[in-house]
Amino acid sequence: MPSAFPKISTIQYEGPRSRNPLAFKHYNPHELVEGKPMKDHLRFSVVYWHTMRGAGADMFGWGSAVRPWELGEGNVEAAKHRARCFFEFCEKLGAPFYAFHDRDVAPHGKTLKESNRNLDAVVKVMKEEQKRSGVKLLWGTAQLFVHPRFMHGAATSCNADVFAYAAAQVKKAMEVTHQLGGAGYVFWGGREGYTTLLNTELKREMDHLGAFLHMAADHKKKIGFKGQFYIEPKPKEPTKHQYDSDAAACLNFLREYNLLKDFKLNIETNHATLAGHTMQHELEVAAAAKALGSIDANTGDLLLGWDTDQFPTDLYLTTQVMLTILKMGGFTTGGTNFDAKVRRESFEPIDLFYAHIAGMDTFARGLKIAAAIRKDGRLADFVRQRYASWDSGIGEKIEKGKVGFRELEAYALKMGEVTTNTSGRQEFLENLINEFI
Ligand code: XUL
Ligand code: CO
Repeated sequence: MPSAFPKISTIQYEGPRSRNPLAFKHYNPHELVEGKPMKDHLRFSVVYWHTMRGAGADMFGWGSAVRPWELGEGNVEAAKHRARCFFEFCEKLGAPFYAFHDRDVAPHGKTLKESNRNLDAVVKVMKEEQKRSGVKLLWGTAQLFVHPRFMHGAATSCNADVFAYAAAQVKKAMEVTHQLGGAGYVFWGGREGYTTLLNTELKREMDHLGAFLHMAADHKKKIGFKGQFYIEPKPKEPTKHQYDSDAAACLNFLREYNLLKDFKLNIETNHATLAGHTMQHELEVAAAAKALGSIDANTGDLLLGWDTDQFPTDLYLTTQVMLTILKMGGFTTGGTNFDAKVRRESFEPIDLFYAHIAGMDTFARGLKIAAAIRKDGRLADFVRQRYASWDSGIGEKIEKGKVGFRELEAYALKMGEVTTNTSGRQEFLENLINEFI
């Protein structure tokens, strides 16, 4: 088999003193953190779309990426070859998982039947490659946003034929995900929203989305697929407003349409930024509903204001993420999926390695820092102390539902004035975190 990365051998852990850019300084897969190997905490995943299909184009310029293994667009043999190159990449990187859209691994056909045939041919190679390399599928998904037929959305299109087409495509994508032993399946509503309310029946479109997801959950049972379903929130882009705006909107939607038992959330950093939230806010909202399933690890650029999908290299960000992930007891089916692309200017194949190594090392450090903060205990002690008034006395009675307004009025009248508030100590806490970074 010809090699796509002939000059690169498997990336090794060399420790923090290493100056080798093609080595991990912090990600040491078998090192134990809180009694569990790093690789099981982090469950790193490489995305097919950016890594193999991202050409570096933007709205002002053509693709800039040099990809010597490319044999061309639109043909199945080239797609099979590309899939083999992808697995070579994951294997050399030491990433245990990957994620893909149906149409980024195999070319669009002229008909749905032909597209399905193309997909089957490439999935066969992916299955072989999974077996050969040991790399597993974190999740699969259907690409329901590139083709012009999805101009008005897919499940929320104004056109019922488009809904039917999308259903058929998702059915197939779920089936191949199942065939590949996927740990999950993601629904990201690429164009499930609107660009103007002048032409939009919002309630009807949301009802359709609810019905679509119920059909997917039914089909999941029918084929015996045990993987986890996720919704990936994003507020906008390419639509002006996407129905799956943020974690809270998704949870409300799932509750309203009685789908909470079937779905968890896949939270992406750059989408949180676009929604005007921090990543940790989105994670905490999802975790509070016991619906934090997986993360799309990337970051945006606060000055650019669109979904730049950069590799996460900010230690504060990864520390915050890992604090929440550790607090919820870690991933089960989910993982740390790099939905991230190299910059247009980072056009050489080796940049794909540098970028993923940077993301993996930054997350490994975030994990170690978060574990150290937890072991130290001062942050948790502070928070525990802050809420101590709820552990006994009137607070305990309120939490246990033993008192109502009448009892609380009697309590407050007797108290006269609140004299028990304590400082929030934000600056003290920020400095405390800095001790560990
Ligand atoms: C787009 C995005 C998607 C999903 C999968 O912003 O994040 O790539 O992760 O469809
Ligand atoms: Co994503």
